[in-house]
Amino acid sequence: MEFKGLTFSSLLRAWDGPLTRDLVLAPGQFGLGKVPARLMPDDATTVVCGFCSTGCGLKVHLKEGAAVNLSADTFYPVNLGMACPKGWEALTPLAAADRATTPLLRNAAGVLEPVSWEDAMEAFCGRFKGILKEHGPESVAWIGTGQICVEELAFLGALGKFGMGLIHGDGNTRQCMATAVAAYKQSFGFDAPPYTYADFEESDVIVLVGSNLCIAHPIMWQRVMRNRRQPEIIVVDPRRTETAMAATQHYALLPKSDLTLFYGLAHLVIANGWVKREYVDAFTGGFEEFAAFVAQFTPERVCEATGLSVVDLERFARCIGEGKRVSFWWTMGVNQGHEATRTAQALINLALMTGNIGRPGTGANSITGQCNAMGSRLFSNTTNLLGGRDFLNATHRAQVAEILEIPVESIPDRNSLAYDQIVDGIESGKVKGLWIVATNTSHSWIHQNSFNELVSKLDFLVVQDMYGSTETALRADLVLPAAGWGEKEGTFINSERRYGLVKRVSKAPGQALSDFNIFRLIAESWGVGKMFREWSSPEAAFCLLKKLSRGQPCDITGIRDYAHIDECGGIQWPWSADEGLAALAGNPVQERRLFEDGAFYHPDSKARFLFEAPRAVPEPVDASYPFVLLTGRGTSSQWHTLTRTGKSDVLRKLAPENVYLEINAQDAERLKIADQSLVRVASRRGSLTATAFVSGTVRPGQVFLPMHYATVNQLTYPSFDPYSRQPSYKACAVLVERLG
Ligand SMILES: Nc1nc2c(c(=O)[nH]1)N[C@H]1C(S)=C(S)[C@@H](COP(=O)(O)OP(=O)(O)OC[C@H]3O[C@@H](n4cnc5c(=O)[nH]c(N)nc54)[C@H](O)[C@@H]3O)O[C@H]1N2
Ligand SMILES: Nc1nc2c(c(=O)[nH]1)N[C@H]1C(S)=C(S)[C@@H](COP(=O)(O)OP(=O)(O)OC[C@H]3O[C@@H](n4cnc5c(=O)[nH]c(N)nc54)[C@H](O)[C@@H]3O)O[C@H]1N2
Ligand code: SF4
Ligand SMILES: [Mo]
Repeated sequence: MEFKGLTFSSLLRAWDGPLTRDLVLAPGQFGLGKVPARLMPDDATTVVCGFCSTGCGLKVHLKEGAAVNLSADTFYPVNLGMACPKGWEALTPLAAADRATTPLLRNAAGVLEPVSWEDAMEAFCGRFKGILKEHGPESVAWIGTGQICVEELAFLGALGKFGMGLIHGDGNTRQCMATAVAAYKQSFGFDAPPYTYADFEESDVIVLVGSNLCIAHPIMWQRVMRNRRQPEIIVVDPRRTETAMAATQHYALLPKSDLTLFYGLAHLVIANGWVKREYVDAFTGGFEEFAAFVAQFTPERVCEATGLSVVDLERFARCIGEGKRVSFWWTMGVNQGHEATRTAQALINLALMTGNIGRPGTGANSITGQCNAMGSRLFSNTTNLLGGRDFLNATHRAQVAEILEIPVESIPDRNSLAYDQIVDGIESGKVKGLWIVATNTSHSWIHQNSFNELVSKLDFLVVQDMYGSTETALRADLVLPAAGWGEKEGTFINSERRYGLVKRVSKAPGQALSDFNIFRLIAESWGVGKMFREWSSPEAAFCLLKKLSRGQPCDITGIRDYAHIDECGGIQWPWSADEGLAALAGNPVQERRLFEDGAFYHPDSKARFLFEAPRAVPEPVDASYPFVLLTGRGTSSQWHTLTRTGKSDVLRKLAPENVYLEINAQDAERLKIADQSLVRVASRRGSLTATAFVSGTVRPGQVFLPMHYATVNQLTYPSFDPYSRQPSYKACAVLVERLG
C-alpha cells in the first residue's frame, strides 16, 4: 500500500532517532528550578509515572539518552522523593518477551501471523470501511483508555469521529471515573475535582469513602502521613482494609448503604445546627429541598440500613459538623455502584452544606485511577466534545471546527453510546467492528463471559496494545503493536489536575510505534491525512489542545510548551494566559485548588444540591447465593490485568500468584473451609476456583476477590448507574463451597 507522504518506513526512521530529544534538561533547569546543579547530573531526566493517577515524578538515569535505571524524584511536588513498588519497577515491563513487535493479522487458518504495517493498514482501512459502507456510521466503534497520553487520546477521538466518521467511542474510564464526571458536571457545572494534594496535609478531618488509599494510591497516603495537624482519618468501607487499619475511625457499613448513611449524616448536621448558612446562601442552590428530603433519614432508619450504631453515626456527624477543615475523598467504593452518581453527590452535599470547599484542607474530592484518566475526561472526544464541550451544542461544535480547521459537519451532533451500550450493540448486531486501544476488555469488563462470547460475533476486532498476549489481543483479528510509557512523549494529567511530562527514554521493540504515530499512519491510510496535518508531533498536538482549552474551565493557554511543564514540576489546570502573565510578575503557584471564590461553573455560578431516594441493590443475596462479593485492588504491586506488573519478578513476589478469596472466619468454619484450601466461588454467570484466605477483613456474609486475576469478572453482575453508566463491580451475589 502506498502512503502519500507518510510511510511506515519514514515513521520508523524518524522514530528510530535519538532518545529523550531535547528534553534532557541541563542542571538548574530541572524540576522546580530550585535543584542545586550538583544534585542533578545531566544524564538524568524526570518522567511522570505511567501507572496510577497520583502522577509521581520518576528520575530516569540515562546513558546515551537511554534509560538505565530510575529512582523517585526528590523535587517533584507530587511525591517529594517517594515512589511505590510499581514506580520503581516501571522500566521492567518494557523488556518483556511477549511485547508485540510487528502487526499481527488473523489468516485464513484462523492464526494470528506477523504482517507488515502496510498490510496491517490495508486490513484496518479495508475491513472497517467495508463495514461502514454496508451498515452505516454506527457499525464501527472504539473503546479507548485513560492510559495513553492526552495528545494521543485527543488524536484517537478526533480521528475516530471527525476523520473516520464514527459516532461511538468510549473508554475504560467508564469503568472507573464516569460517576465522578457525572456527579461534578451536575453539581458544579463542569467536571472539576477541586483539590490539590497539599489538602491531604492541611486537613483536620479526612473522610475516605470506598478508597483503599494505602494500596491503590500509596504516595497519596504518604501525603496524609505528612499531615502535622493530627487529623481524624475516617474510612468508610465494608472491609477492614489496610487503609481502615491505619485510620483513626473505621465505619464498616453494609455494602451499598452509603447513600442512606450520607443522607443520615446530613440530617444530623442540620439537626445539630452545623450548617454554614452564609456559604449555603451565597454559593449554592436547592438546599431547602435537600434539607426537607433528608429529614426522613432518622438515625434509626440509617442504622438499620447501614448496620452502624447510633453512637457511630453521632460521632461521625460531629467530626464533620465541628471540624474546621474537613475533606471528603472517594474512589471506586462509590463510583462503582448502582446509585453511584447520587452517592458521590451526597458527599458533595456534605461538603457544600458545611462550607468545606475552596479552602485549604477541604473539598469533595474524587480520586482518579489511571495515570491519565483526567486527560481522558477532558480530551478523549468520547462523552465530551474536545475540551469538556458538548456534542449537542452547535456553538461548541462551531468552536472546535474553527480551531481545528475542519468542516463543522464532520463533528457528530449526537452523543456516543456508553461502553455497555456499545457491548449491547454487538449483541443486537448494530456494532460489527470494534477497535480497542490500551485496555484489556476480555479481562476487565463486567460479566466477562458474555462479552467474550459477543466478541466472536464481530466482523472485525482490532486491538492496539503493547503486548500480543493479552486476553483481548488473543481474540483480535488484527493486533497493532504499540510503544508503551517510557517509549514515547506526551502529557498525563493527574488526580489534582496537574499536567506532567512523559518522555521517550527507551526504544520500542521491533516495529512497535507510539499510539500517536499509529494514529498518524491510520489517518494517512484512511485518506484523511490532510485533516490532521497539524498533528505532526505530540507537542504540536499539545498546542492544538491549548487552543481548544481557551476560555474553558480547563484553560491551559498559559502553559508555554513541554519545557515549561518540566521547569515547573508539572502544571495544574486551569493556567490561563492571564494567570501565566500574573505569575511571571510574582511567584508561580505550585499548589492550586478550585472554587476559592465560591463561583461554580453553572450559569448562575451556584453549586446544586442533588439527591434521590436510595434504591435496592440489583442482585441481592438469597438462599442459593448467600454472599455479597466485593472486588477491588489486591496489593500495591499489582496493576489491573497484570499485563505490565506481571512481567516483573520483583512485583510478582510481592503478591499472591493465584486468585484468593477473603472470607470471614465464622463463615469458613461453618462451611468447613480451612485457610489456604481451595474453594469454588460461583455466581449466576460463572464460577472460579480460588484459595481461601480466612481473615477478619470481611464480615460474615461478605467475601472479597482482587480484580487482578483473569477469572474474577466471570462472576460480576452487569448493572450500571443510570446517570454515569459506570458498572457496579463491587456487589453481586455468590455462593462459596469447599473443594476436595
Ligand atoms: N496497586 C494498584 N493501584 C491502583 C490500581 C491497581 O490496579 N493497582 N488501579 C488504579 C485505578 S484505575 C483505580 S480506579 C484506583 C482504585 O482505587 P480504590 O477505589 O481505592 O480501590 P478498590 O480496591 O477498587 O476499591 C476501594 C474500596 O471500595 C470498597 N467498597 C466496596 N463496596 C463498597 C461500598 O458499598 N461502599 C464503600 N464505601 N466501599 C466499598 C472495597 O472494599 C475497596 O476496599 O486504584 C488505582 N491504583
Ligand atoms: N471486578 C472488577 N473489575 C474491574 C474493577 C474492579 O474494581 N473490580 N475496576 C475497573 C477499573 S477502575 C479499571 S480502570 C479497569 C482497568 O482495566 P483495563 O483497562 O482492562 O486494565 P489494564 O490491565 O490496565 O489494561 C490496559 C491495557 O493497555 C495496555 N497498554 C499499556 N500501555 C499502553 C500504551 O501506551 N499503548 C497501548 N496501545 N497499550 C498500552 C496494557 O498492556 C493492557 O493490556 O478495570 C475495571 N475492572
Ligand atoms: S503511587 Fe502511582 S504514580 Fe506513584 S509511583 Fe506508585 S504507581 Fe506510580
Ligand atoms: Mo480505574
